[in-house]
Amino acid sequence: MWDRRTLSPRERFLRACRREPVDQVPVWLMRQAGRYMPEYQAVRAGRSFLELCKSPELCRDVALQPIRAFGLEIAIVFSDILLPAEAMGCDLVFDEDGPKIRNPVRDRAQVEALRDFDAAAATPWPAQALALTAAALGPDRPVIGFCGAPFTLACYMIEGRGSRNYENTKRMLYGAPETLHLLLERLTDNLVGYVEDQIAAGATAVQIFDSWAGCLTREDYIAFAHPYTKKLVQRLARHDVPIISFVNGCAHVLDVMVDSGAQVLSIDECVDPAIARSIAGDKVAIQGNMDPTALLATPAVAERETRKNLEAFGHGRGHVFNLGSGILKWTPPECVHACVKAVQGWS
Ligand code: 1CP
Repeated sequence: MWDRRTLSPRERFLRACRREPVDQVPVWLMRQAGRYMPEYQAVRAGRSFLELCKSPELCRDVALQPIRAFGLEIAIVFSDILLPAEAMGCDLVFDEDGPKIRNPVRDRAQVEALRDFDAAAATPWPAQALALTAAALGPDRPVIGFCGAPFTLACYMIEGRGSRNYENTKRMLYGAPETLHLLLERLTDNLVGYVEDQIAAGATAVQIFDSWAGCLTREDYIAFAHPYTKKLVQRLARHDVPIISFVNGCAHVLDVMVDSGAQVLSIDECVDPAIARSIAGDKVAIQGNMDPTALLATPAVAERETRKNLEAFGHGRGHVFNLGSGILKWTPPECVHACVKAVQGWS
């Protein structure tokens, strides 16, 4: 069918997103740049995470670290999903256990007081970092842009931090749904320009991270998460750049996600790939699903589990290899290396 590796990494990735035949399953890993890499720790030492996110040259350097270390060929811009929240007026800090917003948004007046922002003026760093990363990689290697989905960003803005039960968000959802809808609407409007700037800077594809929508019942997913992701996808469609929709905890809403307009569904590790494939049919490609904890043991285990995951997907068409959620910070880099090599050696 194909001689080994006749496609450029960019063409291979775009073809997989379009469910066209490829010479090898393309691979990237969510959170492939970050704290598990000593090279990242070295750049991060002596500066805050936000300072790093606002230094485009350093973002480029960090985004390239896993490309160099593991022979990965797809980069993701180095940034964070919460930069747009800051641009809308949230007082954002990052500490040891993640992001904190010191002025959480809990009522309608606070939603109304948020700012609409122009990304190029208020938060230009992700697009600048993306352009620098794309220039360093050259035209044959893809770079992915990203944003948080409206629902996940709303959760952070309402909770002010990571959460187990999302009490404040759920209180608003049940007690003042129109306030939550207003916040989601405003986030969606603001994210369009934020993502468009990354596309203009050279993004090959865009991933929308709905890391927290798995906390919703199916009915609430359909009411509060899906319509806003779908609207965002629709408003980006004219750019002809594949959109990847990731929902963590998506098993109960896969059939709904298929209808978002995104070309690729990114699924978590709890979904059976064969079930996801049958729901996706010929409508969308599938990404993800490898359990990130399968990279915590040894390189041999990482290699074995990677092969099992590839087998579970069956034929390679319409498959982008990835994890079901982000790489954990305790992951030995040699396990990541073994995983990437196993995908690249698969036929
Ligand atoms: O201390 C540090 O150095 C910061 C650690 C860190 C890093 C490396 C954070 C804080 N964010 C990031 C980078 C990041 N975040 C990237 C680019 C890196 C890459 O993928 O190679 C991306 C795509 C994100 C996206 C992101 N941020 C998500 C969605 C992905 C997911 O895992 O579901 C989420 C939920 C965030 C919020 C966030 N930012 C940082 C942390 C530790 C978290 C999660 C905290 C929580 O669970 O509440």
